[in-house]
Amino acid sequence: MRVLWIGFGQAGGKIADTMMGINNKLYSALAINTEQADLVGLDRIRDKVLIGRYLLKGRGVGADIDLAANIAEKALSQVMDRIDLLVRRHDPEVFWICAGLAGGTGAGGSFVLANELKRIYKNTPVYGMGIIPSVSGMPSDKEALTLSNTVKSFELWSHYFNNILLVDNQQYEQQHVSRESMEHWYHRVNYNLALTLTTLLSAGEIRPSPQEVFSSSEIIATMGMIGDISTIGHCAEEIKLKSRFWRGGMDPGTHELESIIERSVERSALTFPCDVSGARSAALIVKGRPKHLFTQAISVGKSRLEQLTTVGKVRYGDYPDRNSKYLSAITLVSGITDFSRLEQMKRRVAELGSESPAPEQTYTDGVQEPAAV
Ligand SMILES: Nc1nc2c(ncn2[C@@H]2O[C@H](COP(=O)(O)OP(=O)(O)OP(=O)(O)O)[C@@H](O)[C@H]2O)c(=O)[nH]1
Ligand SMILES: [Mg+2]
Repeated sequence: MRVLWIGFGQAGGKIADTMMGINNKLYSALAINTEQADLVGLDRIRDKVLIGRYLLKGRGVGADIDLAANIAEKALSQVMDRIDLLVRRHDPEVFWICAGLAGGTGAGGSFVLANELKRIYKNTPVYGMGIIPSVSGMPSDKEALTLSNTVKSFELWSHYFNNILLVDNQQYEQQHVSRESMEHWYHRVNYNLALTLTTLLSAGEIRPSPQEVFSSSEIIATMGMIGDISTIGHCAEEIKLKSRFWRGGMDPGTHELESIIERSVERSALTFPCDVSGARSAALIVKGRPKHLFTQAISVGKSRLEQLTTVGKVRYGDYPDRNSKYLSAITLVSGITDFSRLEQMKRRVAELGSESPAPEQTYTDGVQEPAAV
């Protein structure tokens, strides 16, 4: 699927940059920031826009969502001109805006831009990718600001996108590794996420075509247009290779594949942790060597996903890869209904006695029904 990634703010920019590193044929990208320094480091994105230059002198908004939304609003025509050029050049099938929900620039700017994109490009879906922060080890004043920003921006976002994919940094924490730097950790999140998403988004593009093609229209149908919230699960097992028998790995049989498919929607395997039952739609991609893509196991695994998600019919596609060292399942679950992770954040904000007011509705153009939270 041809995606125009729009990286808003620092986290968003780095994620869009990572996406471009993985597939620059299918993807195009634009980075937007209020901070000059953050744009400079993005090597794989050629199109970059610094907004709020006169007000902020390229030094950022310092986690202020409302200020960021105002600046984005003022910069809309400048940003839309750049997007128009990219649209003409690359003809994207969807826009996907990525940003950290806890910051200022990306959190506040993204929904303003989403609203304008939907107004101008009526037939092109506008998706969001919201990064949920981990607050482990943060002092409590910083934790309060981080969490209240996240809750507030999620509520704002939920009015403006056709779908929001949530990605929780906490899901990628490694309990047994205590000395990983923040930079390395973010890099690992961004890279894993980009690989997983790219497998899903490019499954319909591989040639020769697989048995079951998962096309762009099926991704769009799974994501829907009504502001659903989605999560992606990933489970992979290394396979035993004759040439490298000493390295271990498993001998993939039907049972192993069924189990991999089922484990792809376990809480710990998801980009956003939740109970997947009660979802609105789902799609499964199985990637591995063609001889390991057992039809029977896939069909059993799919039925199991239908039970777990309570989705009537899970969409499916193969991703055959002759050289793969893994057998893996990727499941996109959309229209999730369990937001206990965000509820828990709200409770924590109250507990920390944050002064943060309830989200103000300062921005009301094109409001759609909020997602149930
Ligand atoms: N996964 C991931 N998360 C990141 C990365 N960088 C920052 N974050 C997270 O995103 C949150 C928001 O931070 P930024 O993206 O830096 O914020 P911003 O949009 O630039 O906003 P301001 O700097 O406040 O104007 C942080 O609290 C981190 O939790 C990254 O590269 N990857
Ligand atoms: Mg920033």
